[in-house]
Amino acid sequence: MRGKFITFEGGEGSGKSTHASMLAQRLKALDIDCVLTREPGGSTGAEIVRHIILSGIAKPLGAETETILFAAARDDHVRMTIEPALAAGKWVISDRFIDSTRVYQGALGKVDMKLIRSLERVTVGATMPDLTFVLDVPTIVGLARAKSRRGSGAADRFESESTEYHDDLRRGFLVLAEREPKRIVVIDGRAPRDVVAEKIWDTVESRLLGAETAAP
Ligand code: T5A
Repeated sequence: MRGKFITFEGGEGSGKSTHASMLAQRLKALDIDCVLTREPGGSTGAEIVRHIILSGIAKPLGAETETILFAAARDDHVRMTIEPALAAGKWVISDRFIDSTRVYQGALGKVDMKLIRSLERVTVGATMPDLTFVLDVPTIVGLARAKSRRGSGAADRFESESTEYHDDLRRGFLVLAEREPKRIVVIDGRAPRDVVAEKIWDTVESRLLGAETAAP
């Protein structure tokens, strides 16, 4: 049986990496084989593109070029990591995926949604997430968490944008969730880690594990 595909989305420091990893551990404890991955990155070619984008050297080339770079990374990630794992019956958990492009490059970068959707068709095709969590935290909380985790290291290309930019990001993810309630579930990320993890687990159980065990 084909595996399930779950993605985590949201602003900087909202807890995506933390909860993607906690969910993977919980699934593994149930003997569910699962692959934990991330975007940009998640395959050899995509990790090279990640370095180029997050260093900021592609920023002067404009938002369209950055969008194409994210798409190139995604294409490699889907073909080399995600699709083979799903086909082998493994679950895949990705820290960011298509909704990040829709919000960062589309809603905020003002890249034409027609271009974004065309690139999705080419790179993602039918490999759409079964379930997406948007972790929602106020900007001030997310940036403080990202900063404390980063320590004295430099902020990346997107983390160093203004507070208004991060407020718009937050709104952008909430708008996507309103449009696709069957796929996207918004989780209040302000709560303590274990509380957030429990809400995520309840959703996975009822939407994905429940569906499997209920099948004849
Ligand atoms: N991007 C990406 C695009 O523009 N377009 C795209 O198509 C894609 C795919 C990626 C950047 O690329 C952009 C978006 C991003 O700007 P990244 O380095 O991968 O950059 O960074 P982020 O994805 O933003 O991830 P962060 O690491 O900043 O944030 P996370 O993963 O949301 O947060 P996490 O889990 O590392 O947590 C941060 C800190 O908070 C603590 C954690 O322990 C950690 O210290 N924490 C909590 N503390 C208290 N209570 C809780 N509930 C907590 N949850 C976590």
